[in-house]
Amino acid sequence: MATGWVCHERYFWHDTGTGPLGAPSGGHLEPLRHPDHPDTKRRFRNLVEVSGLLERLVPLTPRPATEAELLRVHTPGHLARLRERSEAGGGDAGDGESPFGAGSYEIARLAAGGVVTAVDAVLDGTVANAYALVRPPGHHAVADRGIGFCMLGNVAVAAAHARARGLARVAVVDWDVHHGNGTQALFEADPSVLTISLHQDGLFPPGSGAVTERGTGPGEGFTVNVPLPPGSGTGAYLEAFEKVVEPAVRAFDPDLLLVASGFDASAYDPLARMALHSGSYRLLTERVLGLAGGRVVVAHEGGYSPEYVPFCGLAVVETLAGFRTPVVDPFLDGLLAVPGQDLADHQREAVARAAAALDVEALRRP
Ligand code: 3YP
Ligand code: ZN
Repeated sequence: MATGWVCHERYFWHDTGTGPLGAPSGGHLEPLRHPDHPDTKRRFRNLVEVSGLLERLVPLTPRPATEAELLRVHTPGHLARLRERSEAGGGDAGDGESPFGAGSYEIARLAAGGVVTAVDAVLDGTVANAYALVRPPGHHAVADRGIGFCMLGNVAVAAAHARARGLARVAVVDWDVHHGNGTQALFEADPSVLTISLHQDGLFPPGSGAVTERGTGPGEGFTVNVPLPPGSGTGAYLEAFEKVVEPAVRAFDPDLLLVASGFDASAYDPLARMALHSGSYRLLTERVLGLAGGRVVVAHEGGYSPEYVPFCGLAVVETLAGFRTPVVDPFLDGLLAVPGQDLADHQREAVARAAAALDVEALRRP
């Protein structure tokens, strides 16, 4: 069975302005494009097309998430503020670091709805798995505000949708280099949604995502965090999968797995200090396809190298589709020539601390 592909030209019209590295321009900071400019994701889409892969995918047309779908995770006030500012020509989604332009509320609804569309296609059996190339991203957004370039919790809305469709258990694996604090917060007390985030330790939101954040009340144990040291490469991520992600997801035995897929853990990312390459993302995708009976929906989050994100993204979609295009990652040999991909002792210890905080037995179905 085939792989679904969600994308829409409107995703590229979400205007993040001219804040270099995400800081507002002005004063002595000369304007330059914002790191979440449209070109990185557009170049990924273009590479999927010229690689020949696009014609092997099943195109899924996104629709806007409905108000009722958004209200499963967001407050009415948050939606009203986004709508108002979007209609007024633009504003910020909540934290002063999430700028948007005119009409972005509708685009954000189309992004959340895009992940919902991908989930529906997998649950209906139209496709085996799916990739949603959406923008703006979503994993930082909490109930009442946007954070870190995110307006709406795309993956959270999709997880809540899957639950509302009758699925008992949904898991989220977030390999964006930043902590998936929003998805975590929206389900922290909910044992029906397991959220697992791998991230560069303490990077963003500052100090967020420690191994001690394990969920609350009935959701205790159903939040899992794997903070990794800067410099982590393929070896560290595979160790995290073997010791934490796979045991947790296998015990939880979800009906659907959502992946919050940022490519900002790549070696070329300007906003983080990890060392992954396209081969790493290929391996991680193979690993997630071995979970949840392969019912996997991958949603695009961050990733700020317009040069390299397309090749990492293509590796993920190729793996989902089980088809290798003739495209050769022109940067891979160079990255593999540099030491740092093998698991280091301090990385093994960081993963061991996350594994020690994990109670696998508590995740099993009652
Ligand atoms: C948001 C403000 C500073 C860091 C930036 C992170 C955005 C992101 O890729 N989150 O996953
Ligand atoms: Zn990120």
